[in-house]
Amino acid sequence: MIKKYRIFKVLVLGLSLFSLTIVAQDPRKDRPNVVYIYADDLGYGDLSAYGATKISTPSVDRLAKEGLRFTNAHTTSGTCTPSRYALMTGQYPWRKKGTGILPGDANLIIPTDHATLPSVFQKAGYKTGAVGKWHLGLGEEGQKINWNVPITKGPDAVGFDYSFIFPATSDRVPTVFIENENVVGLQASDPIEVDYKQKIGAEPTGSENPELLKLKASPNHGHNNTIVNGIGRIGYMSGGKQARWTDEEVAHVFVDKAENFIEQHQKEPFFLYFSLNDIHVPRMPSTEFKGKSGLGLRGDAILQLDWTVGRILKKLEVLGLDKNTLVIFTSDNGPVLDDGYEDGAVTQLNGHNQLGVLRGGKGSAFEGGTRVPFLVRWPGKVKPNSVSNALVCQIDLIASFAGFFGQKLQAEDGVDSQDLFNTFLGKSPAGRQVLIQQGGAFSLVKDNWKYIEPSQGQKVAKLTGVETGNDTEVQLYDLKNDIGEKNNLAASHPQIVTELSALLAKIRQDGRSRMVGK
Ligand code: NG6
Ligand code: CA
Repeated sequence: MIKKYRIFKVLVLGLSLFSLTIVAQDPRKDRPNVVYIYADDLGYGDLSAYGATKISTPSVDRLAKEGLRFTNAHTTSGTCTPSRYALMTGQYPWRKKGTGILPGDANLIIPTDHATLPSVFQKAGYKTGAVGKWHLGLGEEGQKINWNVPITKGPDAVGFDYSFIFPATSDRVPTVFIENENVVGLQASDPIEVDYKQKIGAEPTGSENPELLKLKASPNHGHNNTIVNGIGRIGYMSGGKQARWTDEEVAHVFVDKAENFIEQHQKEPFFLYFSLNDIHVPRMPSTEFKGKSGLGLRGDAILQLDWTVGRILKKLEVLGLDKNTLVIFTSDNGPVLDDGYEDGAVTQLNGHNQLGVLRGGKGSAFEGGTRVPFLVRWPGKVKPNSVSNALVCQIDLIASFAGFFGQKLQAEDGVDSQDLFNTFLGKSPAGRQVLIQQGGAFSLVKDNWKYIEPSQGQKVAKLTGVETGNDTEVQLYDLKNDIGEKNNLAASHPQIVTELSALLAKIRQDGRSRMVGK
């Protein structure tokens, strides 16, 4: 009896020591801060770390030198809103209506009753912040946004504790910043009105007064509604004169806000979603960068983007946070040269190749639409100067971080997201087996085979000159030997075409592609 009691005592002591060590090991201690830097429209060939020779991006390249560079990382889609929707929700955007490129007065499209990337961080005890371009809508569905009162249902409704954003893109009105729920610098005497259908107010527009423009709109692209800061926009706005930003200050303001957020939360784990305006149109970088690249304003915007990344890395260093911060740098879709303004992107290209080895570009079903730069730095955890060829997608970050934090996603959350945390850190070479990519047409990649579904529509987008990937014929490419998607092998590999098109249909029909209960 005494012996039994002793064994019991030893067991209890052992167990409590065990649990004490667990408690003593603050679970957050190994939890790095995460800074996600999201470039806009930056191509696979736009960084020197990815082989660009006509432009140099030393700060972004530092992330490659000190971390992991992916060669086969993707967005889900060839444009901004759907890619960002997928990043935030872990759901393929085409599963939900209304996830295409949004106007500036659109309502929030992210469901507020599901897990989101930032809510996963919140649940893990992080402070979460969104700084930069939003483009995921604001306000209650079906309700016209009133810009002159607090705008509820924005980043705060989907998991961000703090936000400093502009609503859509810089070529869309309203051209104002919103901090948390309020338009910055708004005066009650000069309320903002926005309309995407008809002109409001008496201000000049790009179509009526082109002589007032400092940046000419490209013919037929639109971008000729209300003129703000000498640039014609998509959409009309009136009022809010003092609240409007000037394009040249946007990068500075965003990086200041991002730095403030980091500084304020340096003592607690934080997640910063830092969504840059660069290098989206209108490319109007701060004056110090104008003319510096020799590649026109598009190149100058790349230099500004690189400077921004340098500022963030420096800030982390100065605060002593660089070791315990996981930095991810990537882009929301592939590149485009002429996206609506005559900014020298085409005329001063100077031999630069924004696509690198890829075909297509922004909005395309070819690889250039969704294959983007993707860099991960976490000193001590991610091997410097390493490269991963794993197939990964931004949609996977939600399941990956949930997995890292030991959170179990509900079956209805992150339905297309896969936990690839070890792959994102370079600890495993295994990526996704299958990825659906969305340009105009849909494609599916499996085992380095790429199937592009037949589709109607222009083969080359008339306005941007981007090869869309649209073709009424079925397309099949062997990405291993033909990354530039030059040789359509559909005719000689009918079984693979059948297999991949059936798989695409199945994933669509299933409504989910994440394995539950793994
Ligand atoms: C397109 C715009 C383009 C850009 C894009 C959104 C026209 C003709 N073109 O519709 O200029 O604003 O939308 O870019 O309107 S994205 O990166 O946010 O997806
Ligand atoms: Ca974009």
